[in-house]
Amino acid sequence: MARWTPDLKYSDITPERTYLNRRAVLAGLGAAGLVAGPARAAGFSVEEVPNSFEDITNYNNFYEFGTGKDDPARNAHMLTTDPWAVQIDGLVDKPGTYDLADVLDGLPIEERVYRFRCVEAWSMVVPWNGFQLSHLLDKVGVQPSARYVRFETLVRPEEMPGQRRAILDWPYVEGLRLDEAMHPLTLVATGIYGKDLPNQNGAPLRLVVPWKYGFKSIKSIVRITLQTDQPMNTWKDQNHREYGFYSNVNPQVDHPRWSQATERRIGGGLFTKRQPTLMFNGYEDQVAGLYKGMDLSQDF
Ligand SMILES: Nc1nc2c(c(=O)[nH]1)N[C@H]1C(S)=C(S)[C@@H](COP(=O)(O)O)O[C@H]1N2
Ligand SMILES: [Mo]
Repeated sequence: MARWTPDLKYSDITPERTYLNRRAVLAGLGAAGLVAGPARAAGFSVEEVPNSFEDITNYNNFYEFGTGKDDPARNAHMLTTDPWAVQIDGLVDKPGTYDLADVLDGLPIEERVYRFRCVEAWSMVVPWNGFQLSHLLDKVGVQPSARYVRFETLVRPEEMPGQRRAILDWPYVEGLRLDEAMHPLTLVATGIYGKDLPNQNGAPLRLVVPWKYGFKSIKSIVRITLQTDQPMNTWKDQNHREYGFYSNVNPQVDHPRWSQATERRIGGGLFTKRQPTLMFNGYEDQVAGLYKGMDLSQDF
């Protein structure tokens, strides 16, 4: 796999200093168990410098709160995230409507530092906290006839001003093939930088699929359905010529209106050079096997 070398060094930037210091202390003491916060999953984390908490929580896409990049940070405080229930249904052994605490019960929460690449050709590096989706699916028992997973976001126009307008066909929905959903990289995030997920990032739980364009990573999930047919996803429904079901990051398959060959890393400043986008966002070694024999320019 072609590994991208970051053009920034730790000394060149000012990331979450306290966070990095805490990590450095932890590494030195080997005392992860003594400090609050989940342990970093080394095999699942990139070595790149994470974006600052500031960047991650102030430059967002969450159309339920408006279409501007700063609308979610301004408006998402209106959302009530406690109590929160998730309906899990379809082809599962234990369907039901679960309180968030019951969803999380028994699932190990890890920290994973993932690249995040938006279809609009910007990117970040985010230290997520969350659980592997496969662990939840194992817990509820996936039946043999299930082939896809469908996800749905909350509809609550009283608290989500964007939903009072027909910007998208609400609710926001997404889907994964079952093998993508079961892949160990597929995360359900509940936090960032060891803090609860800020509302603008999809509290209290959202999907993170690091080898796919950001719009697959659906926020504020209230329903997970196991089914035989490929589910519709909001952006494909919006414009099927421009957005597909798979939406794998692929520098060789351009969006009809712009190139996907390079990306702008948020937070680098105005004069930072664009960097090459990596096949499957740099996760090619782990996920290429899922798409063997497929024509990725057709199944985009
Ligand atoms: N429910 C919902 N989920 C969503 C979106 C949205 O508008 N609504 N936007 C998507 C897009 S386009 C991106 S790039 C990511 C942005 O996640 P972030 O704001 O945490 O960086 O969320 C995705 N999940
Ligand atoms: Mo996006």
